[in-house]
Amino acid sequence: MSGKTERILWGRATSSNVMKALWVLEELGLPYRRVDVGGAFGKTDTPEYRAMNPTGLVPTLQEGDFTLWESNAIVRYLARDAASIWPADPRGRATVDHWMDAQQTTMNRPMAQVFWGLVRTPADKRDLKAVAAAIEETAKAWRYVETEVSKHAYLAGDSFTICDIPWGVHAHRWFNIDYMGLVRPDMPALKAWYDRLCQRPAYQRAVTATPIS
Ligand SMILES: N[C@@H](CCC(=O)N[C@@H](CS)C(=O)NCC(=O)O)C(=O)O
Repeated sequence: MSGKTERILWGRATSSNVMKALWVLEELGLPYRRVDVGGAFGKTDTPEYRAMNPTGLVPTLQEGDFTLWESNAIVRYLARDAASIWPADPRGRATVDHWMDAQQTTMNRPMAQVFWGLVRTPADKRDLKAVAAAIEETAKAWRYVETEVSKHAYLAGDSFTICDIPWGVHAHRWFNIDYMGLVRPDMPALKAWYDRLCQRPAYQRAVTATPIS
């Protein structure tokens, strides 16, 4: 990227997918400007926004005339040269990569059901039975992580890598949502990993400082 090209992250800070991009930007100390769009801010159905991101979702990363959407792809792009958080050797890189894909394919859908069912649905409309089933399904995915982080401090090994990002964003919700009395399985290694993430200033700035809403 040329020194003069501004890096813009389009997306409201309350979005889990925007948080992923924010976290890696903060982790690497990369300069950026964030613009509030999506949710109550709207502005994602304009022709200009759709030209950057035809899905009309957030986040979108813009660097001059280069634009990128899909949060995990944005994280990979921003971390492409940061071997400290994305190993350069093929197997190390692939291990990190598959955990990022697994977040999207195993955890994202049921976790969204938990989040929407408890946080975004008014109290009188909540379907706690459906949420309980979603908690169970989400827990299945969290158990994959529980197994890994009981062997080493972070998901892909002894040090933090970018695959901690997509799972870590949702861990904050998993541990802090008001469950309305529903039971969430205990996973001590997962909690210890979450507590470790909470020590990271970039995580605090990108994730925990923003109210869950
Ligand atoms: N697969 C996409 C999903 C993006 C997505 O679903 N974003 C949500 C927020 S987390 C969104 O744009 N919702 C509508 C809105 O905020 O206006 C990604 O990972 O970036």
